Amino acid sequence: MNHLKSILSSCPVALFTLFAISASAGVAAGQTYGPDAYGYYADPIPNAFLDISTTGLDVTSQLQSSPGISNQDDGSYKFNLNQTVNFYGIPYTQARVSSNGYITFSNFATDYTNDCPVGSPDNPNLNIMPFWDDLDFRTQGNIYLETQGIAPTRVRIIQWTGAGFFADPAADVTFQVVIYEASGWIEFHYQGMNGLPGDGNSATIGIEDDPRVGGAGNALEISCNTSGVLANAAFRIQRGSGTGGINGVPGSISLALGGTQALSISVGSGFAGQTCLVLGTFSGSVPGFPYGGFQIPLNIDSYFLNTVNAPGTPPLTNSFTTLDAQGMSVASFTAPPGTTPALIGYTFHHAAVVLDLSTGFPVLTWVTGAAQCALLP
Ligand SMILES: [Ca+2]
Ligand SMILES: [Ca+2]
Ligand SMILES: [Ca+2]
Repeated sequence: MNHLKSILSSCPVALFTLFAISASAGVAAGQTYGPDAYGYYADPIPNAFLDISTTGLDVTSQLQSSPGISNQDDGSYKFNLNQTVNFYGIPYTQARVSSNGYITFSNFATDYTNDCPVGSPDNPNLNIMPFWDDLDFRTQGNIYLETQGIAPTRVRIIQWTGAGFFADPAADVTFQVVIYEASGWIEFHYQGMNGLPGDGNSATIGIEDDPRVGGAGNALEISCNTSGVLANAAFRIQRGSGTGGINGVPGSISLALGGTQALSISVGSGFAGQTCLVLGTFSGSVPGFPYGGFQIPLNIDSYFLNTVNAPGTPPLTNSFTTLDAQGMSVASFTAPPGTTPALIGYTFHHAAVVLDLSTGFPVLTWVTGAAQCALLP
């Protein structure tokens, strides 16, 4: 029996209790940037600015252009991440925040001339760039740092608030980077982006590896010297594989030949013994819907409901499991040989939700990113 075919035309009525109140979420498709050669991609997400301007550590006065030389125009501050951040496969525990709108795992954190396109081998490299431009904090603006939450699900927040520009001191922009410990998500959230340069026409937005080491393709560009509406926008950068999330291999299946994608879930030992439920969609991962303090990166459709109502059944097997001591599990998404060509061009996404059932009532404790599987001829 071809379960994939039946899913396209079926729509189960009953709902798993957990999601009973969430079915009204929208299904508008967003624009996806990437993936880059390493598998990082970005999606627009709802803005959820976590303002730390009254609670965070203000490091503005500690910005330096070189050791001992204070500089609030082109300066940087080295800080502890308070979590291990895996970036292009390398773990980091420290980074530098630049007055010019980026953080870097390199030593080059004072550059005021943003490179375009993203991926230049020129320094700086190893960058997370929510808004790399020639910002200037001498007349206005502050940079704040804060860690929120409890391991293994902490978030590290780096926030540029009310920053002026070297070329336009009256303009001001406010934005932040949020790095998620367990999932590795990197999010950019923007608030007021005022004045002409606030639209990004002179800024670089994205991430890059060291292209001299990781290859020129390890670079994800969201925008480069291009005007756009950034105020109240937000982007989530994630990888379809890697620790702390869900990893789908291979990334596509031939419907003629059939095949199986292994979905490896790895969320950390802190979730050992908890229940893992893998859910799916063929309607995209953006916007998804909010539930229990998390954003589920799956749009609700008949396949989603099938994975909720009939976990562990084809085409998605071993999808309802107990996480092992390392917080890991593996599910399988299978298309049998000769699956209907009507599915060609569909991309299925799968994400795992982690549930603590120890109290007798399911409590959502974590949600992974979404792994993609493209269906090919
Ligand atoms: Ca570079
Ligand atoms: Ca500057
Ligand atoms: Ca610029």
